[in-house]
Amino acid sequence: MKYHYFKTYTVLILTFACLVSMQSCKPRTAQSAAGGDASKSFVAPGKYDEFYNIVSGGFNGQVAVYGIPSGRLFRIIPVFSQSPESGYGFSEETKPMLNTSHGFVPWDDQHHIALSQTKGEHDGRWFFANGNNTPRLARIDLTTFRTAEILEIPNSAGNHASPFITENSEYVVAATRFSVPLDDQNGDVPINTYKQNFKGSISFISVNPTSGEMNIAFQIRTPGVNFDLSRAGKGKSHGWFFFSCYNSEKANTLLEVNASAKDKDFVMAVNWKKAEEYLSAGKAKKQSVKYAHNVYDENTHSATSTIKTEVLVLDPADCPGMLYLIPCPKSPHGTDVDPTGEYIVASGKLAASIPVFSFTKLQKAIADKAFDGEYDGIPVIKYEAALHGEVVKPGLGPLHTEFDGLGNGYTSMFVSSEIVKWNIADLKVLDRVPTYYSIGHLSVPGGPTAKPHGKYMIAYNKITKDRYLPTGPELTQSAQLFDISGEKMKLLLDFPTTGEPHYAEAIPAALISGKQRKIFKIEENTHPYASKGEGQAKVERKGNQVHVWMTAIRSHLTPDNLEGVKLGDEVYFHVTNLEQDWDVPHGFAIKGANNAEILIMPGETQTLKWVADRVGIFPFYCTDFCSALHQEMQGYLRVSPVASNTALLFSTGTNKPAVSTPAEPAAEGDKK
Ligand code: K7E
Ligand code: CUA
Repeated sequence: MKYHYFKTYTVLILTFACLVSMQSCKPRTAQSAAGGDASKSFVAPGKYDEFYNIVSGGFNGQVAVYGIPSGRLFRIIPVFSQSPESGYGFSEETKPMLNTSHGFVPWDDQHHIALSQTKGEHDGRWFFANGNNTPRLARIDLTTFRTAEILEIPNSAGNHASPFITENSEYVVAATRFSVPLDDQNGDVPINTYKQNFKGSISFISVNPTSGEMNIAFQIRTPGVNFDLSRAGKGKSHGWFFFSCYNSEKANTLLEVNASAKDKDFVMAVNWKKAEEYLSAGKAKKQSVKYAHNVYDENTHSATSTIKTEVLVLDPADCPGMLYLIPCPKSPHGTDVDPTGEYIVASGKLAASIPVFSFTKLQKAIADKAFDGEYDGIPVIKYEAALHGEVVKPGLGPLHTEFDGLGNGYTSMFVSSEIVKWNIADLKVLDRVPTYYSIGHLSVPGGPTAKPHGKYMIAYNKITKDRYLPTGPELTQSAQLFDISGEKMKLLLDFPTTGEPHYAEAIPAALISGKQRKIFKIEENTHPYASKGEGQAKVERKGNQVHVWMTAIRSHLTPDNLEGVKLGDEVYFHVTNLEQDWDVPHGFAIKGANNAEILIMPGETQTLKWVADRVGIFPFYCTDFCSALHQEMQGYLRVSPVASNTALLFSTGTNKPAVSTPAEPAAEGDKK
C-alpha cells in the first residue's frame, strides 16, 4: 500500500466513524459486490471500444491506454521511464528525452494527465503528463502514442499539481508540491529556516497551438506552501486557475501532525489573464536557472536535449489582484471546476463536508474586498463570501470530483471507499456506491471539460485486497467501471491496471482512432545514419567506434556477417526498417548488450550501442516475430583481438572473404 498517510487515518477515522454511525462500515467482500452488469461492458471480439482511457502509471513512470467499456489494455506509453519493450531511453536517439539538469534520469512518478482542449472540449491532439519526482512535464502525441517532448521545471521539487490545462490549451500549469529555496539561492540552509527560506512556485507553460511545443512563459513566486492539485477555470471563469494548497502552517517536519494543525488551508485563485498583463507590462524579473528541454523529431527519428538558463518570474508583491486565497477545510486534495465554470469543488481529505465555491461570489467578494486579512501579503477571502454551499456528510476522505454534464458531481471517498453522487445546485447527496477498495481518483469521460461525455465512470482504487487472484506480496492494481447513465450508479466491471494509476481521462475513440500514424515515410527519413535501401548498408570505423548502417526487411538484416571489430570497440548499430506497411516493426538485439533491444517502426532508424567486451562470435537477431522466417532474421559479428589484422568486412548472402582466416591468438592484455 502506497499511501501510508491515508492508511493511518483510514484506521483512525473508520474506527471513529463506525462508532458514530454505521454508515459505510458494513463489511464488504467480493461476494457482496457481485452483480455487476458485465454485459454492458462486453465488447464482442473484433469490435472496438467506445472510449480510449488514458491512465497515469504512478511509480512505473509510464502512461497506459485502455479501452472503455471493456477495460482491455492497448498500450503502455513510455514517458519518464526507460522501456525495454520499445528501447525508449535505451536507444541512442531516445536517451536525450530523459536528460535533465541532473543528467540522465530514467524514472519518474507519474500522477496526472491532461488531454488537450479547444473551446473547453477534447480535441484529441496531445496529452500532457507530469513527472513528480524530478519535476518534468511531457507532451505525448496522440497520432503516434509516443512522447514527443519533455520539459524540466525549475524552482520546483515534486511536480504534483500538474499538468492542468486551460480551455484552449493556452497553458498547462505545473506547481511545486514541496516548497524549497529557489534555484539561484544558496540552498545550504538549516531545514528549520523553512519559513524564511522556502518558496513555492507555479509555472505557466505555453503550448504552441500548431506544433504543441512547450515553453515556460512565466512563473509565479508564492508563499512556501505545498501545492497539491489544480483546475483551470472555464466559461465564465476562463482566465483563472484554482490550486489546492496544504501545509499553510509551513511545517518542515512530521507534516502528518504539523501540517494539519490549522482548521483551514487554502484554495489559491490565480488570475492568469492579470498575470499576462503584468508580464507584458514588464513586471517579471529574469532568474538564472538550469533546466532541460527535450524534443523528439519525427524526421531525424532522434531527440535533442537543450539546457535552458533563464525563467521570467512574477512576484505577487508587484502584482496586486493576481492571487487570492480562499480558506478551505482540512488539507484540501482535489480542486475541481464544474463544466459551467461557476463552481469550484475543494475536497479536504480530513473534512466532514465538501465546500463548493462560486466563481460569481468570488468575484463579488474581491470587488467588495470581503477579506479576512492576508497570508504573506495575499488577500484571504472570507470563507462564507465565496461559498456556494457545502455538501454535508458526503462520506469520509473526499479526494476528487468529476462531472457528468447533467448538473451532478461525483466525488471519490478514500476513507469510506465509495463514490458519492451529488447535485451541484442544491448540494444534495443523490446516490452512493461502494468501491473496492479505497478509491483515489475517478474519471468520467470528458469529466474535466465543458461538455462531459458522461455515460461511464471509472474508479482507480488504492487497495485491491480480495478482488483478484493473489500474486505474491504485491497485488494487481484495480479499476472499476460504473454505468452512470441512469439515476443510480451501477457497477459493471473490475479490471486490473498497471503501475499505480492516479488521474486518468477518457476520450471518444472517434476523436483519435482515424488519425493514427501508420508508418514513417522512408523518403522523409533524415536520420544521419539512415540507409534508405540495402545498397546503402555499410560499416565504417572512426577510431574505436564502429558504425554499422544496417537495414531490416522481411526477413533479413543487411549486413548479417560482420568482421573486423576489435576488442573494446564501441559498435553503433544504426538499423533502418525498410518496411512501408502498417504494424511491421523489426527489433534488434545482440548478445551481451548492456541495454535493451531497439524496436524500429517502418521507415524509422534507431541505434543500439554495444561494446565488444570479449573476443568471439556474437549472434544478433530480430526480436519481433515479423514473418514466417522471422527466426531466420539473424546474423553474426566477429570480435578479434586488438592486435589482430582482421579486415573490416561486411556482407549478406555472400562470404567475404571467400576463404576465411582463423583468428590470431589473443595478444596479452586482450583477454578479459
Ligand atoms: Cu493520487 Cu492526484 Cu497524486 Cu489523488 S493524487 S489519489
Ligand atoms: Cu524482423 Cu523478426
